[in-house]
Amino acid sequence: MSSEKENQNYTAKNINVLKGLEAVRKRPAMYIGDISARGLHHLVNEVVDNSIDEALAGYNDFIGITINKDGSVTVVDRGRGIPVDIHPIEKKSALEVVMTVLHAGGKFDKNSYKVSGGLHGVGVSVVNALSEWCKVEVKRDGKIYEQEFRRGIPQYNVKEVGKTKKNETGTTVTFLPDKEIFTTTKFKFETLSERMRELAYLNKNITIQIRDEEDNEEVTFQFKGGIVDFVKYLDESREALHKPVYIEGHKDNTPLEIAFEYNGTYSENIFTYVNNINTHEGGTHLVGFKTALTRTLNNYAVKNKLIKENSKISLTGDDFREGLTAVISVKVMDPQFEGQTKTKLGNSEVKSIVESIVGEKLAEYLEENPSVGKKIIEKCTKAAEAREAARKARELVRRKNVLESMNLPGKLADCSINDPEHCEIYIVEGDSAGGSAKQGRDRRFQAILPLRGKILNVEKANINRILENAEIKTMVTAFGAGFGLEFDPEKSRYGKIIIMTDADVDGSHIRTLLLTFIYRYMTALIQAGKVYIAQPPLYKVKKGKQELYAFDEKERDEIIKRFKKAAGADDDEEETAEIEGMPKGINVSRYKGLGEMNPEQLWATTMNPETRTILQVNLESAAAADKIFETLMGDEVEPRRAFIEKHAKYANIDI
Ligand code: 0RA
Repeated sequence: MSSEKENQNYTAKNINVLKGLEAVRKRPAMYIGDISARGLHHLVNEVVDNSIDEALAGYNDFIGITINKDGSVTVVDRGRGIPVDIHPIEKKSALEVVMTVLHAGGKFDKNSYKVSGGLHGVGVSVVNALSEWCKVEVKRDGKIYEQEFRRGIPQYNVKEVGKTKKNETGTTVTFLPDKEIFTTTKFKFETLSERMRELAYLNKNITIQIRDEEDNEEVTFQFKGGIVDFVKYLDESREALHKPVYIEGHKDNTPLEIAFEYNGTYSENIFTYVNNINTHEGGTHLVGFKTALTRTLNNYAVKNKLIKENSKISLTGDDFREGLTAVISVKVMDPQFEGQTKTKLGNSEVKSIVESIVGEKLAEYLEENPSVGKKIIEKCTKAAEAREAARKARELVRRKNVLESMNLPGKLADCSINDPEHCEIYIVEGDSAGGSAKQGRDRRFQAILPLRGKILNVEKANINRILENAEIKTMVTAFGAGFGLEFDPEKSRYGKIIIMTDADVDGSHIRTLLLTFIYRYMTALIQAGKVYIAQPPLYKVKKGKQELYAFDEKERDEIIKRFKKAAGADDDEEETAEIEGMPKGINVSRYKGLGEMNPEQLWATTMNPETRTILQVNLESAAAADKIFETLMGDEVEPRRAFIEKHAKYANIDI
């Protein structure tokens, strides 16, 4: 090759480089998504991805990120260091090629798992192009090298600036984002920490330190437990049913790690990663996992007779994922990303790899940990039962639709207006109280549903019995909003569900049973604040024709005192006039049941929105509620009373 030709080549390459950098600066969003804070933070991720690649290749165990006082960011790692040797034809260092040529990535070894080769992988050259200045320091072969750039253009060739220990290698990239490009150039510690925490969970051998020199903040992430710690972190606010299951294996150069646990909730949370990239849209690795999970758990349950022989319910894939939190992390040599946001793994071979590793290792795990296996199958069986219950409820609702209002329970005295928001339904204990309530109500917006005696304890009954229970069927149909997983509070025919039971032990038991049912199968009603407890008075204090109601002893005594004072206060003209001609005796009676009140009294004391007091049932959180309802269902009266005081707040309702 003549020297003239070399020069031409050199010039041509440079023109291409300049064109490339120019293209990035002209359309930055095409390379980094946008030019807002998101795009800005993407620059750091882009550099860090390269440091992670070094870790994946087995050469790096530390990444340090510093937000400097001047607004620049430094990313330091202990990888091999970007090669600095000069390419004989291009007459440029590999370092300069990596920093200035788009998509060069500089990755000469194809046999590696690359974050930067994946969908992020626009390369550090983009960071360089979008920075006012950028400085790279490389430690390699016992020497320290340096090169600086302005808006992507080299300011000098890579030069040796010092010496270091032979085994000390690594790369330090410092860059100041260009204010001409970004709408903001202020880095946020929190935003950076989020991705760094995730990376630290996914790579248990790496320590990631982040510092903010401006705000004096610093955090170091290192999770020896890796994705097991990740799962625990994800479920921090949920109650785990067992210690996390951890599966590790590899096949055909495809290493796989999975950690999962079941918790007390109904939601499914599976996070999947390919080469540390979150594959939001899932893909073949996720499909492989789901397939193996369903098959392995099913086989295990059958083999160990954990599913009742007479059970007509078969468990579906969804049942096996209810309350599941999982992290799947797989490394793929040549990942193909598909889907809307290019976050769906397409490599078909990965499905069978994941499926076979999970199938084998999970079966092994379950054999060795039968108590965990039992808990998981119990949880999944409950999910299947709830699903079946929802199906039955759908049928119930469907039937209702077919028969229209004909199917509303005969015992229900419905209200006349149709607007659910202004309608309320009183669930009343017993036929006699039901009778009084029906007569006493304002029939325009108040419906009455009398229930006969005790309703079923849904905690202790299987789903078939629950749905066969007449009182429960009546309620489901009357509310008209479905049941269980299918429950839709928007469809509720009433804006308020008011439980009205006697103020005695039986009454409180019935109230608890009703609340338990609503909590377990119509949770959203409680969350929407639509469930109330009526407060009938405990005492009637009568003096002559004047009757006053007291809701507790204190109130009762105050009324008595007032009556006495009024009777003795002859000097007070008005009050004397009011009680003039009335018998002297004050009569106090204790209401034992709602049935003792006549319709007018029931209206005046308990049902009239203008004067009544009703307690709104509000659960602080579903998680806490689990425990609470255990308390409620127990035989202890005191914790039950304490619960009602704590979790039901007084509410004066106006319509
Ligand atoms: C090109 C080739 C190799 C590594 C890198 C670039 C590299 C880039 C960055 C950016 C930040 N930290 C980095 N660490 C490494 C492979 C090195 C080799 O084959 O020796």
